Amino acid sequence: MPTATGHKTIYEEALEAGLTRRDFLKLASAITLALGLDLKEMPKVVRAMETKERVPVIWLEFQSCSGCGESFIRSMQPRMEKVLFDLISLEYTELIMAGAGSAAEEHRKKIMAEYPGKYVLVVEGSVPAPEYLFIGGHSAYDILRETAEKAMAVVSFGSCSSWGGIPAAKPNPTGAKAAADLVKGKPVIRIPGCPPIAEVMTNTIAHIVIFGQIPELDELGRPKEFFRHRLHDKCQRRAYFDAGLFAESFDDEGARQGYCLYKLGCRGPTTYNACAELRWNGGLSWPVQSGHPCIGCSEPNFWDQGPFYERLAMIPGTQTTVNPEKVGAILTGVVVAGIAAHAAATVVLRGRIAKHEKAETAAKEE
Ligand code: FSX
Ligand code: SF4
Ligand code: F3S
Repeated sequence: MPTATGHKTIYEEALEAGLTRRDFLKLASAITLALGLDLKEMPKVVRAMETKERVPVIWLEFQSCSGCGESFIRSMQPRMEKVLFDLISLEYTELIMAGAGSAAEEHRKKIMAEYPGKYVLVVEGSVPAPEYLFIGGHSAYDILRETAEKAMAVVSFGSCSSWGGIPAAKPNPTGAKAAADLVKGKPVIRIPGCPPIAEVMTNTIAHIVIFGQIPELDELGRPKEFFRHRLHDKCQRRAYFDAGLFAESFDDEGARQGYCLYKLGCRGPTTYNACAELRWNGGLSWPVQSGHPCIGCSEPNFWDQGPFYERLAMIPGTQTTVNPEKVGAILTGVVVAGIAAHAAATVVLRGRIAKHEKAETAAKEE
């Protein structure tokens, strides 16, 4: 049965696209699991898909490297094509749409007029001062304002859109700003990362479509489910950190043994993201697993927090020049701080590391 607005339901569209009832139920179970629900909740998901219509999405791209869109089209759980064809109707996206020029701009306006308050606006990239970027004769600023005005919700996909990212890094020559900071009076979901994890996006979209509301957000506007842990708290190298075993260079024995990368500049202790849990490329790996320190790409102003390959602080445990008694006392403090999984822990850890640096310098001078 069509929806109240006369549009086909997600189920009807799926049948029309050639899916059987069995295919449809398989899709519903995949979405149920991707949403983190128990399979006994699946009837709710089926019901939603049988009664709701696909959500139109307008995807704007401003100052970006297109890495965010490239990441999105590689989602594996749920697979991007399922989201794309069965849950949403991606009406405008410069990266993969066939249309161009005024026809594409007219289509964006048509969707805004036909679905006021019902479409989701995804923004990729930061927004420069009005004189720097024009699309179809209009500034990025105006396009964002106009398209956000009638959206149901805005998703800032990527660190550029969420915090300003690389274009806003010092000296920020174009006056770039986070799209999330420019949108007013709308729910804004930040999904930071440079690039962000595709599955966080597909899950967020599935949540909006199935439940008709945005997922629970943390105090910075990020989906809580994916940004509640520091990478350090879920890292498979963590046991080495706690034991004080660190790679000292990218090609030493410690690196070959898979030791902690803190001394090579790892930002895992101060970075909130789901890389260690979801991993990348369908769960294959993530930077730290493959031997590269986290550079904190999902954190505000990450590009200005460099240099990336220098440790944030000395970590005790492998130092031979310091008083072992002092090291033991400091190590306990650092480890206790490292175990706590909330924002305050980061502050505590930074403080203790600073304290340790002072103690170490004093010990060296003794
Ligand atoms: Fe920024 Fe996204 Fe980094 Fe790139 O578009 S978050 S530069 S991965 O592509 O905006
Ligand atoms: Fe993992 Fe980095 Fe923490 Fe070491 S510092 S345990 S490599 S997140
Ligand atoms: Fe980015 Fe660090 Fe994950 S650099 S991709 S947040 S491991």
